[in-house]
Amino acid sequence: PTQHDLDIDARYACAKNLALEAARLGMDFYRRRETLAVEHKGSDQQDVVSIADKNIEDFIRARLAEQFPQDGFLGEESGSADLKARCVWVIDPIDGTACFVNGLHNWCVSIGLLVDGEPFIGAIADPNHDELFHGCLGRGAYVNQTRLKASAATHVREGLTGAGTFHPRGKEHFIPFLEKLLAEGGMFIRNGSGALMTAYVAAGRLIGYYETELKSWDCLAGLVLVAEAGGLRNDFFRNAGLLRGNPYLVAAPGVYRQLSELIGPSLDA
Ligand code: 2AM
Ligand code: CA
Ligand code: CA
Ligand code: CA
Repeated sequence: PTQHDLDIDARYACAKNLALEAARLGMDFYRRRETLAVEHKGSDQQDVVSIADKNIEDFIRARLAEQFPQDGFLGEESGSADLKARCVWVIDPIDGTACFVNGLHNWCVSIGLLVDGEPFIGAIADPNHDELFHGCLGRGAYVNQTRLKASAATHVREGLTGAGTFHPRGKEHFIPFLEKLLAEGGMFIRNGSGALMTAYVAAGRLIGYYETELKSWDCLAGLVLVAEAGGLRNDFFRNAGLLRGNPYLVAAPGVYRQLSELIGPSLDA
């Protein structure tokens, strides 16, 4: 079977529209965020989730099941189904919940599609900045109507590098990376949303983004954008990375190697 058997056009249109609709729903919750109960995931007080996350995921999942009943699904809040299907949607209803509940504008809805195991379609909607990042393999990546291109930087001192969340897994690599980056004249920035940071690498706003441990719903949509914008990524899907997560690096082509060397062998171990 080839990808021509699949209705990629319909799925691309759906991803974009659904991300925008879900982001509008997110804004309704965001405006009354003081009234939302916030729960902690496990023992980590910083790891939060609200009724908005669950509600938006249910909305997205129901719509996808209705439009593409044969497709698989993987979401942060409700788990997975039919992961052996040719098309698997990988979504994060709110990426940046810690920002969301605290009234910071760095959150988004991320909808990605794997086709035959490859990141193929991505849509990331950021309603606070009226930005829809979207892309499809072979068709380019865009923010709204504007084509995305990764940075032309050739050294980390030429731009900003994103650093992700400090996670228990891989935490011993986090501070040493920051120290080496700073020693090279680089600078780090963190906004609490791995999906947006990845989109910013595709847009050339960041020269790279490193996370010691990332989940696939944080990055799948963004990986399509990075690939179509000429950026590079590490082998994120190895060792069941889709389900378990892995260390993660995306970067402009001229600094990828430098960043991976600053991180060291843990990146692809
Ligand atoms: P989330 O908002 O969907 O949970 C990778 O950096 C991911 O970690 C982010 O995209 C975000 O996804 C999550 N994250 C951000 N800040 C966090 C925090 N303080 N504690 C736990 N997870 C966080
Ligand atoms: Ca979370
Ligand atoms: Ca997330
Ligand atoms: Ca989330």
